[in-house]
Amino acid sequence: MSFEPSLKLLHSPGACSFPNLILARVGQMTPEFASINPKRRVPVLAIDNEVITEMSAVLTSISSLAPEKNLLGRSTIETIRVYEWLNWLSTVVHSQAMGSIWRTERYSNDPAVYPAIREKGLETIRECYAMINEKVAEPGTGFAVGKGFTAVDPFLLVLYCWASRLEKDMGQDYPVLCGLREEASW
Ligand SMILES: N[C@@H](CCC(=O)N[C@@H](CS)C(=O)NCC(=O)O)C(=O)O
Repeated sequence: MSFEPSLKLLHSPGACSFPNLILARVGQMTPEFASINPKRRVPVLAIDNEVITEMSAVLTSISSLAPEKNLLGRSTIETIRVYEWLNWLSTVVHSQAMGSIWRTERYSNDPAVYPAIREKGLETIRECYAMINEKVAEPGTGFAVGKGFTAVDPFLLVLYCWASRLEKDMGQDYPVLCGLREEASW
């Protein structure tokens, strides 16, 4: 039996929702958007009548539409590694580090401490980029998990693109992440 649900993805250009390259619609902060996702975050994927939020759940949904592509890994241990990456990227790298730089007001009501929070966020993001660079280099394939492309790789690409928004030349300190962008013909 074929599975051909109707899909609608809410994303934002250059945002973390970019990996979920499906049909898209931007409406992030409108009242209509809030009624779809009260968390007011993208990505949001509508599959028939189901509204899916949170990056790892959206990536899982899209990956499961094409099981033959092995986007969640080619073995149980690879799937475990994919979720290990996605959880860390969503929580520490995206919410904690990037969030403290770009959404500092969520971390304190006192603007006087914002510069210190941002500085710490930048320090954390540098540690995370260094770790990503090392981890992707480990299998020697240019991919995050095993020898092939998984749902993790486009998430890393977005993070790499954010590096140059943080500091013009920051990306150059992480050659493996740089390579991801060059390979981004996937
Ligand atoms: N926990 C969510 C976070 C998603 C998220 O923060 N998305 C950003 C775009 S990169 C967003 O919607 N930002 C709007 C805001 O922070 O107000 C997930 O993993 O999907």
